Amino acid sequence: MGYVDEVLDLVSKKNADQPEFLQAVTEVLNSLRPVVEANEEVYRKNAILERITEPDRVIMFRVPWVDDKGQVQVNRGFRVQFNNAIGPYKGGLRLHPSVNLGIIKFLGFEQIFKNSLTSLPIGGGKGGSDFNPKGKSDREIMAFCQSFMTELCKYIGADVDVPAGDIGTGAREIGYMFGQYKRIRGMFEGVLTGKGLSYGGSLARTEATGYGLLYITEELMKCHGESMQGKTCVVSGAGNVAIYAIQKAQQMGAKVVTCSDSTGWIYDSEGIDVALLKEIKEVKRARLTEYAAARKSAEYHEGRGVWSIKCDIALPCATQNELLLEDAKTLVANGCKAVCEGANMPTTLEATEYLQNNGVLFICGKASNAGGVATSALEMSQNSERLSWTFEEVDAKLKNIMVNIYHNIDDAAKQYGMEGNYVAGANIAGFQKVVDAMLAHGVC
Ligand code: NDP
Ligand code: 2IT
Repeated sequence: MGYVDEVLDLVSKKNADQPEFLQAVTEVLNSLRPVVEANEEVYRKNAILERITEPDRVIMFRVPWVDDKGQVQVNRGFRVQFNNAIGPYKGGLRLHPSVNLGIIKFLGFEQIFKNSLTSLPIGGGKGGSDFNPKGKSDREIMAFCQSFMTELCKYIGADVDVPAGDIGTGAREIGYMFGQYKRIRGMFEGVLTGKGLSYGGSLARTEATGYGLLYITEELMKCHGESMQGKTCVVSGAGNVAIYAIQKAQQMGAKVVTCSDSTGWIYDSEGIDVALLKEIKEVKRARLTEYAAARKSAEYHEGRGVWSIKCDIALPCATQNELLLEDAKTLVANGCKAVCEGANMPTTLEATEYLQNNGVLFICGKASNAGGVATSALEMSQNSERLSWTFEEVDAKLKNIMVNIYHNIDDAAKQYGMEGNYVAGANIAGFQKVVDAMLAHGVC
């Protein structure tokens, strides 16, 4: 058995109860085969694949908090510090009832390669809780965030591990967590990113993941003789990534006709009204039914269905495994040219393969959504030098990073004879820098 298969076998046995983690590892290791074959002796001797698939440490803890009725609630908190070969652990905190160790491990594992692709000095980590923020009062959110940070603060720091937002964690939650960290540790430092602008946040961080997704998508189109102008896009999700992806796509002259949340989706033949969507999702924290109620051109449908709409470009921006094989078939049948992932692992392995085999340009999340964490790293730089850069400065750096990521993953794929396979390109380019550092550090 080859080295990759041996390690896949080992990882599957050790983590049989973690399907999302196994899915992420399978995708990465399979696409690394040519690199591993070319360096098999060194990698085997140094157990590179065994080490990169085993987190440095997993922290799990109880999060007790009191709800508005005076009842004590208990959630489970996680922080997986996966790999710090190239910089402090960096990655978001997800608050969603579906969160479990396997999900946090998949996200932390992906983050290693994504963070490496940004070209900035950040390692891979992820955390979160099975806490459900839906329907909670502001006081309950604060109580949860304070309790969560009371435990987490022992393990993080500006040069150790720097969490940020993800599903369910936005500016409000980061604010409460930062306040608690500062209070307990007695330190004002850049321990979190996605902070408010009045206390060390970076301009353009809120927009960064969605904008970055469109910068790389535009470069992809440009390098294939196309532009965003006049293209029809379908987007899933209606959160931070989706909203700013829609906004930037529209600024580039595309028409975005869908968005979705966890209960239903919108088809708006006139193009999504971003201001209305922001009001409903960011301010009122309400359902998409309100969008349809406020806009004549919009239809609301229960359940899932954005991939059934004819489009040139599909941008999944909600959650993992939301674009299935049958959706990929529909997209291909409808003439879709490109799929670029805003979410982490939204496309299943079978759907990815189908898209790639049927001529659809496909960029995986660890490359195409890296703009968020890249701008987090820019926030860390600004915090270190105690300065803040203008929106234009940060945005220009973000665009440059995304364009470079496209060319790096394109070149890596070509170098290994897999031209156009941006999944392999992303995994190879991300992996190489991390492995060089791991080898330099010796056995650790
Ligand atoms: P948000 O919480 O802001 O928004 C998530 C959106 O997806 C919401 O519209 C939510 O619906 C919907 N959603 C979440 N879970 C499900 C589900 N199980 N089924 C259907 N819809 C769902 O999160 P973000 O926009 O920040 O994150 C979206 C994705 O992007 C995630 O995969 C995240 O890991 C990834 N990502 C985020 C980055 C960031 O900077 N924020 C950076 C890189 C990647 P509802 O409105 O009903 O809650
Ligand atoms: O998945 C991701 O890259 C994020 N949620 C952003 C992480 C970060 O540290 O900004």
